[in-house]
Amino acid sequence: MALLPILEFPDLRLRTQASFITTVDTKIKQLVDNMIETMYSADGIGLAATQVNIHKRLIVIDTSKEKDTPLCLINPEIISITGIEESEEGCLSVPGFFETVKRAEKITIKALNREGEAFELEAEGLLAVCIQHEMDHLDGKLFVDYLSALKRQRIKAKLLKQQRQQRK
Ligand code: GNR
Ligand code: NI
Repeated sequence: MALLPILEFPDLRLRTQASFITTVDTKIKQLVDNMIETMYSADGIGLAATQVNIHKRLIVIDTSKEKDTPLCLINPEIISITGIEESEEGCLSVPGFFETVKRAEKITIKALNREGEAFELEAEGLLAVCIQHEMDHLDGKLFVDYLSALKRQRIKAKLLKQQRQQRK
């Protein structure tokens, strides 16, 4: 297993559109395991492959309290959505910033699991928020894109300064 470096806003590689995975082979399974390890190590509840500079449609999530229930979504697609709900979001690629974002309240998705088998999942609450947040990453979208240009600009300036100081 290995920890993978996480890209940070405004890195343009976060804007890459990810490709569908054609075969869930051992290399993909290894990537899933490394992403799960990276997510736990970074104290995140989700991680999209885009964030570790791998532009494939793969997400890992664990919204459980005990952090013992990792969920792997390969080629996730939304089947249906209902309602609208606002919640506070953060992102490992936008460290230190938390803002309110509107998302669908309940979603049904289909995806492949780590074994390459198709399944459907109904989600609400934090899990629904997290899935939508991660699926946005696969399309090169970040939660800061839902904020005003002014807020986004301020976050960008602060992160650039911080990255310069840390010579990231
Ligand atoms: O760890 C994370 N927490 C979080 C909190 C509220 C809404 C979304 C998230 S996802 C984030 C991890 C991350 O950046 N995934 O892409
Ligand atoms: Ni994120």
